[in-house]
Amino acid sequence: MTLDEPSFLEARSILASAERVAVFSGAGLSAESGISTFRDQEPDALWSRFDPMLLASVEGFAENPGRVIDWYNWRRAKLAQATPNPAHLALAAQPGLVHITQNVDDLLERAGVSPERILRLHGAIDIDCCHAVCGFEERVDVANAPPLRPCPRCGAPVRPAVVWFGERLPEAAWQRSEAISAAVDCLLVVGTSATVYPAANLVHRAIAGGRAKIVVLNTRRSELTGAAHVELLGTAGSTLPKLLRGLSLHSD
Ligand code: BV8
Repeated sequence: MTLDEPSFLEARSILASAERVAVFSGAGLSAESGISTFRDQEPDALWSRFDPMLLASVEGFAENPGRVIDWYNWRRAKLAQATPNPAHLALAAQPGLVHITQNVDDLLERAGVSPERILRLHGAIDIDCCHAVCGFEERVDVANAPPLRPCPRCGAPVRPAVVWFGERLPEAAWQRSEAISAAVDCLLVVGTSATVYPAANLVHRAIAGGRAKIVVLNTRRSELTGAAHVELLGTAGSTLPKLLRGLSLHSD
């Protein structure tokens, strides 16, 4: 991505003139921190090696809870080795932004984004909760996460506080994400294949709002290529710092 490319200049112009910008992010935002994406063609992409329905679903957990916990603890150990990349830092340098993220890592927070400016649609991998939803929750040390264990409050299994396939998204985060997407002049979409619903609907919600321009940043064309006003093909870590430099973006 060079700074004089028409698409880069157009994306800068859309962002600079937008009154309200929100960021909608996926696994590509954290890829340069060494966190595997799900659907990339690269050999370490998660779904190319593991079956999501066995490891990220209620049925998979019921069938073999120990296998699911071990898989998440393997991912947690990877996160323990990761640090925010230049894309996270460029976003954190824009305190007026709200982040609607599908990611379950804490790299935006660790980059300096205030937690109340982050809407987590798919939960948090650094938190454990009771599978029977008794209310038990606790932050875990991702470098040394506990094995499968019973809930200390009710005895049901404890599991990562992430949203599995077939589970509802957190109501408050979802509703606020829908409202923000419908109200922005620009939705900056970073590093998502836009293949998981209902999260991916937010882009169409933004377009239906009638005023949003969609700026997509991805290393390859995606489901959003047709919906994007501008599509920037490049890595988040190298492109976002240049794209946002000198701008002062606000979501509300
Ligand atoms: C639900 C667990 C209903 C957490 C995940 C229509 C409407 C509603 C539901 C559905 C529907 N159609 C189908 C469904 C069901 C299902 C679904 O969407 N299935 C898909 C596969 C078709 N949805 C659900 O089950 C959802 N729940 O609908 O509940 C309900 C209602 C009432 C009552 C009960 C239930 C739950 C969805 C959440 C599933 N959980 N994971 C975890 O373990 O992490 S999904 C998984 O995919 C992750 O959470 C991830 O966040 C999400 C999206 O993936 P991406 O982030 O986009 O990552 P991906 O690898 O795909 O793409 C990365 C992109 O980055 C690529 O494009 C790549 O090119 C790019 N990239 C790579 N490197 C870089 C880069 N870009 C820039 N820079 C780089 N360096």
